[in-house]
Amino acid sequence: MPQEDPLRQTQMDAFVTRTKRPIEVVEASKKKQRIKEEEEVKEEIATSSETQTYSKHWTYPIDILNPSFRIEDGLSSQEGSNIRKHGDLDLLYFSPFLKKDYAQQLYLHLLNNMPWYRVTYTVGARTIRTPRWTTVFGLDDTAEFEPPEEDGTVAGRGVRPKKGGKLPAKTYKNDPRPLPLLLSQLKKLVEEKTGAEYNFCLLNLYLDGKDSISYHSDDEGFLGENPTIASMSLGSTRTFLFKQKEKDDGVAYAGNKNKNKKGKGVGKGPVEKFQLNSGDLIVMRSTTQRNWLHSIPKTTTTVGPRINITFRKAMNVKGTNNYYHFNVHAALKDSGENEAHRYSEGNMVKWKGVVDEE
Ligand SMILES: O=C(O)CCC(=O)C(=O)O
Repeated sequence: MPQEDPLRQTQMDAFVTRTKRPIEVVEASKKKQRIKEEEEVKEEIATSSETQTYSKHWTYPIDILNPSFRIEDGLSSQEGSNIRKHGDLDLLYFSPFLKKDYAQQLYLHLLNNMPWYRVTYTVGARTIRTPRWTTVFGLDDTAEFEPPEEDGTVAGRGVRPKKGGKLPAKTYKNDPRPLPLLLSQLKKLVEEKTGAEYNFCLLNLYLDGKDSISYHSDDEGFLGENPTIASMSLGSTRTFLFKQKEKDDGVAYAGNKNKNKKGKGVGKGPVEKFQLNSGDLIVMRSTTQRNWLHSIPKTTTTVGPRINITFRKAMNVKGTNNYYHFNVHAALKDSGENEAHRYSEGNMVKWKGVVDEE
């Protein structure tokens, strides 16, 4: 049996320590760099406070800071690639849609200025805590926001039916929120480039690799027959998966009421994988929602925050009620969990009652 050489063992230990350290060091320094950049943006905002403007509405829990940059200037010259696979996966992929530095500015702006919610709701006996932060703005196609007051604010104003008349009481379970300036500018840009119209922006914030969205499809009746959904990625890169729904005699369970809504029993079909980078826009079109599920899985790799914005068109009141319930208002009764939060150095803190030190 070979003798153990203590000197060699010490050298080996040192080698192992040395080869292990760089990953930790790199990750720590990446985190430090991220926090430094976030602080710089905050400082910039603070020093330019005299020129700051806000989007204000009585339904907002906070005034939402308008950006100091023009989002139209951030458009990349990259055209979208058409991706058609397996007969019924139909995508248009802009990689990227926004130039890198604009994507970063937009990401930090949204991270620091949106009211974020961690929604908890019950389905029968099950309590579900949404594994990500969400927020939503918009109104379905049957109604419109009343025009703003002359001073530019829309305080006190509500919504009215597009076809005239009055909205029956309690049509909307929660008051719809108009898009803040930044999102309405971004929506216009996305509409121009994708040739579709949208009336909702749903935002997801994945704080780290533990945050996720499980397999689902956006195929609710209130989105219409073959909805176009444009999905923008900002911040850290995450894996985006598509999985084909189980088919019965070659036909997907359209409407997918029970069997494959959550991806159960659909393990055999093909999977398509994308690494979505900051500034990318992936547009899901035509038969995609009817035949495919999509998800952002959890990851054990260290990743920083990522924001996703989906642009959608809800056709009726059901869409508005669904989106506000599941992205803003749902919370366990009396839990106080449905309070707006903001991002602060890697953590989420309540907007209300938190004051920055002078
Ligand atoms: O974060 C993403 O890229 C996907 C979001 C999504 O699937 C959804 O909001 O329905």
